[in-house]
Amino acid sequence: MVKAVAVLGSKEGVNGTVNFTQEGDGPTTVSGTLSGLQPGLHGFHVHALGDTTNGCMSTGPHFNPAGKEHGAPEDENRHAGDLGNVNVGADGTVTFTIQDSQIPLTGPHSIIGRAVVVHADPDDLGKGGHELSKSTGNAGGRLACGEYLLNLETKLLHFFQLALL
Ligand SMILES: [Cu+2]
Ligand SMILES: [Zn+2]
Repeated sequence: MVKAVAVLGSKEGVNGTVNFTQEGDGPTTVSGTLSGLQPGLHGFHVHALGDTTNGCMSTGPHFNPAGKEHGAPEDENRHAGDLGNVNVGADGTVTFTIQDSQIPLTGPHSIIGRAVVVHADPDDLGKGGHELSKSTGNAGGRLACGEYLLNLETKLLHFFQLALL
């Protein structure tokens, strides 16, 4: 079992923790809680770079090792990092669990060291007809992001980064 965690934060008060686990070559389970968001759908992606020196903007595009177009998690033609949306409740929080086979924690396409980003707006899953639909799902500004960190059984989490917008 490989485990990783991303701690997300922004000066707008968006906070959360997202845990990732993968057993062998199986799918990765993503479970987390986010708070301080507007109710409704928010795009939720793995971006290519675990670099938050310029806040969320320096995390680059969606993680896309196969060179595909943006899409929904269940689409054949999708970025590996396309995890769809999280649906935030009226209290501004959401707790979710996602299983996905394109975001491994080991191997050449590992997401360790990349970034997870929660967006201001819904991800249209590539179907919105907007000029950005096929690249970003037109999901708006990057609200909160954090680096993944490998958290093996034997090691405690020793570092986390809160990224400011
Ligand atoms: Cu994104
Ligand atoms: Zn995408």
